[in-house]
Amino acid sequence: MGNESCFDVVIVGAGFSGLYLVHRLREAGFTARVVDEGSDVGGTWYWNCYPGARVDTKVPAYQFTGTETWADWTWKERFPDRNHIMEYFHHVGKVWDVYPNIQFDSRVTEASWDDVSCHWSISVLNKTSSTSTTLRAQYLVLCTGFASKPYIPPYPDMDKFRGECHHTARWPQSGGVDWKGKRVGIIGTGASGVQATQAMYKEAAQLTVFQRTPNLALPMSNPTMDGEANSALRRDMPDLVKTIRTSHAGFVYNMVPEVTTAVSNDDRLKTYEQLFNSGGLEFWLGNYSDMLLSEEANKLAYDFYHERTAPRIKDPKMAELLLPKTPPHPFGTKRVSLEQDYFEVFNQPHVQLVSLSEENNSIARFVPEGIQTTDGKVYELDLIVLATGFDSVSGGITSIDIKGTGGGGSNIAKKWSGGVYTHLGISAHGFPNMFFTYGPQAPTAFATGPATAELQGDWITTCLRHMRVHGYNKIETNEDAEREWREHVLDVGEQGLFPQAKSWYFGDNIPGKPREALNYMAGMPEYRKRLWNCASEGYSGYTLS
Ligand code: N01
Repeated sequence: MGNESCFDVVIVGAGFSGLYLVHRLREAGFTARVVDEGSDVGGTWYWNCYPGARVDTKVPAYQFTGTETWADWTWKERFPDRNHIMEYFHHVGKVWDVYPNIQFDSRVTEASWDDVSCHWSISVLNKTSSTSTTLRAQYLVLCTGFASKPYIPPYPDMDKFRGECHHTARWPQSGGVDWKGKRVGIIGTGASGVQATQAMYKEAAQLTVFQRTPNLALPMSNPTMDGEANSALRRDMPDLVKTIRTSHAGFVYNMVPEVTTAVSNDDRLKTYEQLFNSGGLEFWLGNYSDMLLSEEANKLAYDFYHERTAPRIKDPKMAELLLPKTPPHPFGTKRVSLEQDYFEVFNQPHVQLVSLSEENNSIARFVPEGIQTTDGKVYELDLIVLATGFDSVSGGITSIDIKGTGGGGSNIAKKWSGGVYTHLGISAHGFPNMFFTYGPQAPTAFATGPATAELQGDWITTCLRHMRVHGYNKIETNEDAEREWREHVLDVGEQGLFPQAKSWYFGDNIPGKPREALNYMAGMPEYRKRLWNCASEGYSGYTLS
């Protein structure tokens, strides 16, 4: 152990939540230290520097709402790419002057609660010097996000592959990966796989995409944003901010209030047309209010989508693999991606699709020359891209050895091994003075990062102020409160069509992870109401001492 430093709050992660929280806490007079394993701000955007990485939330929903953050900021495109988002993070970091509070290249490996001194001891491993130091803090806040623990399937013999292999979320920061003229294999067709495919196919000598589940991706229309567009945006921001703060998911739109079957065919097709042509996620998250609840409504939407999209794929057999007439899951129950020329990629002679399925054909092993599937075929490759996702939503928290009072299990991973228990998706019994943001049982994957960061960051800051004003040292979630919240989250999660899909929303992508709704799917307004009700009731569901 090295030297110790003591803060009011230690925050893990310098993404949207971590930056917002340190800014707010400092304003409120708390001392705070942010610790991040990366060498820069940005959180998930720091790590995900794979080719083609780009946000699929339309400007202006993917930004903070405070005037000081947008008054002097200029967006270049409607859907900014990863490098421009990093520039945005740098801009915000400077405006809020938070860099002096951040410790980079440092991984929090362990945290333990001392019930006598009411403090957390936090072990931090400096990745450059390989030395460990201990930070002490009255409060610990995990701003680790929903996608910070990459998932790599345990394929046999991965080390035998002679070429290069990278997970999209651990892509070399040097940018030194060369795919030009190489035989590239991409495993996974989620948002990362779709984007990497689009970015790499033109220059690769051969591209092989290993698909287990088709991505029913919607078209992204991404015009550049000039000075005039940015001036108009700034002019409209005050109104847009109001919408962002009251909408279901932190966007500037909501679902259409009517149900699909209550409108005439003509009206429905007109609405579909308009949503589809908007060039964003509107056809998914701005569709009729029953689209994700009723099979009939869902099928009507899918049929429209299919009719519009499948003709872009020339070979009917390929079209059926990429976009089956009967969808593999109800449309939108797995994360819908945005694409630019994804479906045309598969019209190219040097691109092949390997359709995997758990029953018939899967990846058997890596071999020195590439990948072998269980049907015996070997795909020769120079570069393998693992676009295989994350131990999503809870994995960032459970990957740290966090030891609480023992009342909730010896550490947080053990406590949640049979299912997640939290109060309001922000704290857990047995872990006093600890909060987490953009994690399990909060809107998280069903709301934008900045909107959630602001809501949860404001709530945590207000709570800590309350503690200080009333002279409390310790706040702990009650067991019955987290049982109730869990039941409520699971009830909401069972409604509608989402449970019909195998997806990371339910932990299905990680072998052995309990199947359950990991996100609170009732929307931001309901979540906001419940959080602030708890505060106005003097922090109901908590014991303050
Ligand atoms: O990860 P994913 P992601 N054998 O889990 C496949 C955000 N994000 O990194 O669907 C073969 O979605 C898996 O197959 P299946 C966004 O919220 C945003 O792409 O499980 N294949 C799937 O195709 C997103 O949803 C942006 O059958 C295997 C893929 O790997 C979330 O992060 C960009 C496999 C994993 O897809 C995660 O996206 C990027 C196996 N053993 C990410 N295991 C933007 O804003 C997994 N797969 C644009």
